[in-house]
Amino acid sequence: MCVDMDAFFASVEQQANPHLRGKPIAVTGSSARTVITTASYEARKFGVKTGMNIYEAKKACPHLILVTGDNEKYTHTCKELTKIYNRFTPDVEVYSIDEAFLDITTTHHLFGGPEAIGISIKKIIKDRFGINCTVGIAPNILIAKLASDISKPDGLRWIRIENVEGILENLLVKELWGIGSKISERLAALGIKTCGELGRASASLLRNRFGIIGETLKLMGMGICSRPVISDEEEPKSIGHSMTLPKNIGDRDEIKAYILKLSEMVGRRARRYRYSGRKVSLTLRYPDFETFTKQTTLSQYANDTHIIYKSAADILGRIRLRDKIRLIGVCLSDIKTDKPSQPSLFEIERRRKELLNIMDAVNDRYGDFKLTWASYIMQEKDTGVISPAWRPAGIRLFA
Ligand code: TTP
Ligand code: MG
Repeated sequence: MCVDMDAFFASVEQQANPHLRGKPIAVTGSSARTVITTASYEARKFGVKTGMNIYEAKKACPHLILVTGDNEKYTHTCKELTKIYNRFTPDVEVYSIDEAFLDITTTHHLFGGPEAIGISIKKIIKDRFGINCTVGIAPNILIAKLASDISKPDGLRWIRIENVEGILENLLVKELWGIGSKISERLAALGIKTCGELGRASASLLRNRFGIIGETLKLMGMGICSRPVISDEEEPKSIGHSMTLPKNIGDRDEIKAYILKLSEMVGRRARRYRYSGRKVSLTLRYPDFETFTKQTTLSQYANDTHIIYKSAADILGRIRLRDKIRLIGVCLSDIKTDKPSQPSLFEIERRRKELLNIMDAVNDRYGDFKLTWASYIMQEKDTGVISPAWRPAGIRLFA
């Protein structure tokens, strides 16, 4: 089952302020160069879309009401929603801030079947938060996501296994979760436009053109997907944070200040959950959205902010930047759980561990970044847009 809130940020704002209900509103970020993060369905009728700048949005809908987003409200709602899903199954994957996958295979009979669960969830959310959501039910998450996408807003749709083929036959490939515009263009060049055509395409042709994902693409065209619901209790494979910068930056020292901030977020999260990792990766996105990730292997497992930072900054040092940077991500992977270890023999290492423990304790008590590294010099505080990789627990699970 896939549950996705309708116009999430806008719906939350309309609930918080009754004057906004039933009106065309758009939620923006807090920085100067902000864009529309979402628009209420009343505003969508006028063509207001996610990603538009304020000028374009006002042009499409002159009486549009703009509301500055408040991430705390959305993350709080998300955590509360997760508790609701957990009443129906322990296997809940919070995939993004407003979207979750529920594996109800072994629990649906306890609640009167899949549809009954969908109806209950919609009602509980409406009663509790006043917001609508759309529920998709299917044999796997690829089709459940599709069922939700095509039933928005305020929908509920169950696609049974025998109907999958018929629904996919004339559906454009880009409608499928995970097939972006780049892949769909490359498929179009091969004469493949619909999922039906993709499912019938030759596996060797797809493998030749797309490498190992070729086979997966064919299966997707057939509506087959074996990706399980990865519930947040499971061991993480990596811990990462990324942020869209308030403005594009080209200055390396400024980029490094953000890398330090992200390394501290990753390190602190890893220390809190007692994980260490042996690989550090840096992700950068240019303004034209080209994104790349480079990785380095540490000599030993670590969760120290400065080790993470130094490795990520070293990666940056080896990259020749062709443009300014729009988004930065830092990730610690190849993770293992820390065993209580002997204190280090070296005084300097012991002191360093103590220092990190104290910093974490202060920040846990008084809030993030209350005690921080001097070199962390951010011009604007907390203007990053919530990335799609956001998790309530801050731990990113790779599919
Ligand atoms: P979505 O589920 O993609 O959109 P939505 O809930 O607003 O609308 P829909 O009814 O079509 O599901 O995203 C969830 C929230 O995430 C959205 O309300 C705002 C935020 N968001 C961003 O901040 N930036 C983005 O680029 C996108 C797509 C969403
Ligand atoms: Mg949504």
